[in-house]
Amino acid sequence: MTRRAILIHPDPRLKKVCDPVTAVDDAVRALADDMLETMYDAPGIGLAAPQVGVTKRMLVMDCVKDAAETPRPMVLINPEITWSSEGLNSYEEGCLSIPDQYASVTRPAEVEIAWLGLDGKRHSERFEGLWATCVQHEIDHLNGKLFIDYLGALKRQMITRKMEKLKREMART
Ligand code: GNR
Ligand code: NI
Repeated sequence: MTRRAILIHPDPRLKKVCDPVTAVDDAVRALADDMLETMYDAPGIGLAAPQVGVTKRMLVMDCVKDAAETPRPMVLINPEITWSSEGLNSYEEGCLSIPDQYASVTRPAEVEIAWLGLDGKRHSERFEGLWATCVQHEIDHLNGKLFIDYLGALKRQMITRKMEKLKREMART
């Protein structure tokens, strides 16, 4: 297991529509392993492949926040939203590719997701609460979309400028 570097916005790889995974092979299993390690290490509750520079349709998540509870690491390959609730939910979102910036985003409160597991089998599950927010945030990443794309142009530009500055500073040290 290797921790991989997380790309910081703005980066062209975070804006791409990612390609479907064609086979669950050793490379995909190794990527899933690395993504989970990178997510837990960050720490974060989700991570999409493009955030580590791999523009494939794959994400990991674990929204069990309480350290006393059993972790639930999930790997979703080629995930699809098969149903969204009418009811909406707003959540103060953050993103590992946009460090220290938070904003309220409104999304369907519940979603049903179908995906391919590391076992090579189709799975389907309904998510609610933080899990629903997280899985929609991650699937957005696979379509080149970031949570700041839901904000007004002014707010988005302010955050983008901060990130450009942060990246310049990171490059100097
Ligand atoms: O760690 C994360 N926390 C989070 C909080 C609210 C809404 C979404 C998220 S996902 C984020 C990790 C991340 O950037 N995944 O792409
Ligand atoms: Ni994110």
